[in-house]
Amino acid sequence: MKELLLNFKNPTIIHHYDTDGISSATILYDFLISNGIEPKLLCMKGLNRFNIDQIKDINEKILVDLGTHYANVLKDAIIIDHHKPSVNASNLINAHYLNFDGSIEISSSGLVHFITGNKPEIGLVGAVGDRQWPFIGYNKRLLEKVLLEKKIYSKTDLTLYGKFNRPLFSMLSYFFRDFLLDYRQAIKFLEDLEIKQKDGERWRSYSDLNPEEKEILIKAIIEKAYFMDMDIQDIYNEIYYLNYGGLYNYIDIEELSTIINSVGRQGKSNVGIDILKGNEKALVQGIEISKIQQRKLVNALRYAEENLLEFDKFNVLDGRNVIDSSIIGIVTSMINKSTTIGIAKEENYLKISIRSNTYDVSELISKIVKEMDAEGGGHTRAGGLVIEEDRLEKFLDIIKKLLEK
Ligand SMILES: [Mn+2]
Repeated sequence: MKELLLNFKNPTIIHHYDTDGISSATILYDFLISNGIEPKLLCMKGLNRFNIDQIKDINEKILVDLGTHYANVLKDAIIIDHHKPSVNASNLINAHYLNFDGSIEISSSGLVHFITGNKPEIGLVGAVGDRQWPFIGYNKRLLEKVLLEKKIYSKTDLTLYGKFNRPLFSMLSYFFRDFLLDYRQAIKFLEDLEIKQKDGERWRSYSDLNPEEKEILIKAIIEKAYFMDMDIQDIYNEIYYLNYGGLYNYIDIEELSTIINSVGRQGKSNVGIDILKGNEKALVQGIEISKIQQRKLVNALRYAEENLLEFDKFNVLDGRNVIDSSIIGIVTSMINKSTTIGIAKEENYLKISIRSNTYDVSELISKIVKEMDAEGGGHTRAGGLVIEEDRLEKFLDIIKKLLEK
């Protein structure tokens, strides 16, 4: 399979804009460069009938983390992907055809490592980005390998984002919705625990706390999560630290994954690739960009709180022209209580996100796809589809009919 990639002269790597897509692109890019091939890079939010024409004419395409369903349309491309295939094609290298379960045990970046033998630790960053948790099957083998090679070490700790580089109240705000909407509550929470939040002018982060302070904080966070009916495993769990070197030394791969995801969603995937190549300046830039992303998220959540349309069996968040399509899925997840439909506008189509605790979303989506010839897919609790804007009303009618049955 490796040889297939080395036959290219001037390839373009086309990759998805999330952590797994950027991780896959990094492993592949580095592999080609070290074999004397200089690829171009193209990042995409997704591939569908509305944008497939944009890439049809590109020569020597290698698609990573997207394209499985277009393998027969893009016959000249090599496609490396882990999404469940609906077609069989000789140009498609899909995890499921290699006897891996691509939905739980290997991501695209793991697969690119499998093919090239390059950068196993980045293969795990992609798996974390795709929430393939806990590591099983191939991901577990990867983990054992990088633990042995001392590229990663593990420890049980808080899982929250911002342990290294964010003030304590920010770290808490990223996790608890009430704190996100009003950060003063997070400051008060810390005051009540009598944890010193500032060192002179500088805000302290979790990594600045001494062991006793950490213990007090962890206990309080777990208690709060318990009362909010959140999963404790999401908060306190095995953490994997990547040996990054330089100023940051070791960085939590979950945290790294969040930063990479943010830069990708802000249209700065090149920064993400540089971060994964070990460029410390890019990492500093990535941390700044992820702060912007976080602010966008707060604004979107406030909008959602005030503008949610409530129907009998479901809610609709119409985020057209307000909420960025890159975060509509996250926002819809965060506000969902039973079933929520999030809507955002892409260039020339709509992106719809569906989250539900009461219906099987993948089943729901396949019914919609059949009924109105739309395009989409998903899992039990989350999924999405794309449709033309002028068919929104029809879509909502169908949803209503299906959910009220
Ligand atoms: Mn993926």
